Amino acid sequence: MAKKIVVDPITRIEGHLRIEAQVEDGVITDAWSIGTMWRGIEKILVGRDPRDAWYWTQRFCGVCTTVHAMASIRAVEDAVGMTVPLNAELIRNLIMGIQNVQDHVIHFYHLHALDWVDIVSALSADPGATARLAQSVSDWPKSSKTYFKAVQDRVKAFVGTKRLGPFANAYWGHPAYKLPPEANLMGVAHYLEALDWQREVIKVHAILGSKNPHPQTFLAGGISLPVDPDAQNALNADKIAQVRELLVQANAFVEKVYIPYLLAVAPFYLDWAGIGGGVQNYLTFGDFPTAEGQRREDYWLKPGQVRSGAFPDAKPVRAEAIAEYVTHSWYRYAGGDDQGLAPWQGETEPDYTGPKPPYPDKFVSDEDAKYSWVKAPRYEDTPFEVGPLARMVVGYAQGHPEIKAVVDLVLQKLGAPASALFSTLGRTAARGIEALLLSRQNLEWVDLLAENLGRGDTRIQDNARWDPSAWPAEAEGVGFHEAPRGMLSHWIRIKNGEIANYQAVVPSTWNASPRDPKGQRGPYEQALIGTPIADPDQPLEILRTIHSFDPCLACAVHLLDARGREITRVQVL
Ligand code: NFE
Ligand code: MG
Repeated sequence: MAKKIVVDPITRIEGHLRIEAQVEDGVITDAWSIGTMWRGIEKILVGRDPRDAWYWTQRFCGVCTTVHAMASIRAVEDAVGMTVPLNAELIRNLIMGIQNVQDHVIHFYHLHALDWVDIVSALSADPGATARLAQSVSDWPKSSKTYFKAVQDRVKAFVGTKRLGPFANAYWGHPAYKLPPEANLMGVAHYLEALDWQREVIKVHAILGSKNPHPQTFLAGGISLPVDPDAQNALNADKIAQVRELLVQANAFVEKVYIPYLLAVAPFYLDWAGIGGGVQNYLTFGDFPTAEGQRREDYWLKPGQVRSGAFPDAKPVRAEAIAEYVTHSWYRYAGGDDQGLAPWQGETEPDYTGPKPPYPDKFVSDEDAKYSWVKAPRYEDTPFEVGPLARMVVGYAQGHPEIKAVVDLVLQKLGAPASALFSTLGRTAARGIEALLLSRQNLEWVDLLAENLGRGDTRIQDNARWDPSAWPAEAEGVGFHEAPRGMLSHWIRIKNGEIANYQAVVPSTWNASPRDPKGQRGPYEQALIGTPIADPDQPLEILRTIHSFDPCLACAVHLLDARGREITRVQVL
């Protein structure tokens, strides 16, 4: 018999997400992704100075903290025609690169691991056997019996207080947990280690961005960091050496902790290589320029799309093919809700028609055609997944040398075909692979930066078009960035030096989107179809697939109710 279940809120994400799913004979047969929060920035940008937009948009989110600054300055640069000097491109790559690596590690250990790692089972692990397991997969120094015993004692003390802190409220003991106690203990140890590691390595942002979260050195046309090899308080050889040291530390943890652990536990969950694929359309607009004025096609990550899981056929992409729908979202479009609007023409008028909160006994998906605050972006009217998996799939299809080498190695170790990537496990593995590649790439970029400065090039901003008097009376621009969770785009229209319209189409908006006018489900929704549910009262399997996308609903819904009304109340655990 069909039964609907609700998970609300989904925890270990940023923002507020509700999932409703229909379960029949222990399998999900339909699903609805419901963004239950509403906040705002796009509308308050209208009328402001385009060069200030990044400062506001960066506050969309406190997780992918830098990415909305990046996309915003690129949108302005595109609109008014600025060329970014190489030093600034490389500094941006480093700020973004370390953001990505830190974000992926935090996601894996702190937001996703407990869907696979049973803390309670870790309490019964043999620390000696755990040490042998750890040493068999990596030469990471923190792997002695004493070390794992200390971690176990720490967690036991936690449990003894009955205040489980970050480990409270999970489905411990669920039959879908498959790891032996020793692999669970190793995961818990990494969880705690990663908390310290992430705080250290993000100091790159303090050096290159003056702070974290929300670095402050972004600038349309460049980066606002003084460059002077001979000055103490500017970017000089000392600072670059400091950055490099942190990047080495970042890379070591990914190479020796994250990846070996991922490879050690994946074999226990190979059934998840056949679950959670979803729409199987993958989109990226590429990122990480390595030369001044470089074409997007020559960036380290190249733009492309793969459709219907059709390897190895990557096709080019075009910005004009992106449109957002609100047929099933709580907005109205002046010209009718079934049309798609290109972001430059985007509208953000709220139209809440859902049940009055709280609604403990209702399904939002029963109530109304509209059921989410998230819009539905589509590419050529087709739902696409964005994110690390999309980037790795497109790169693999394009024969990107570094991506291909590591993806092939991982597939070979797991004995899995390339099509196994189109799954929940594939999504989680792709994030690890990308973290590894970017943690290596960061070292190349910091060396390129040192080399370029060594050649005497200290240019850091294109200021020929800084003054709005040098701009056309009307201009429009788009800035793309491959944020940790996927392809991000900011769209700006400028009139007489002021913002006339501003729209952000965000990774989690793509992935968390509701249905479109054709009834096509969004990526989360489609990915849940076919997922087994062992116990509808403990839907751990829903968390696995949804978490594999690393949702950020704060980014996905970045609008404002100007009257400050309460629209929904969210229950927090
Ligand atoms: Ni708020 Fe974000 C990233 C952006 S959203 S976390 O990465 O853009 O999906
Ligand atoms: Mg938007």
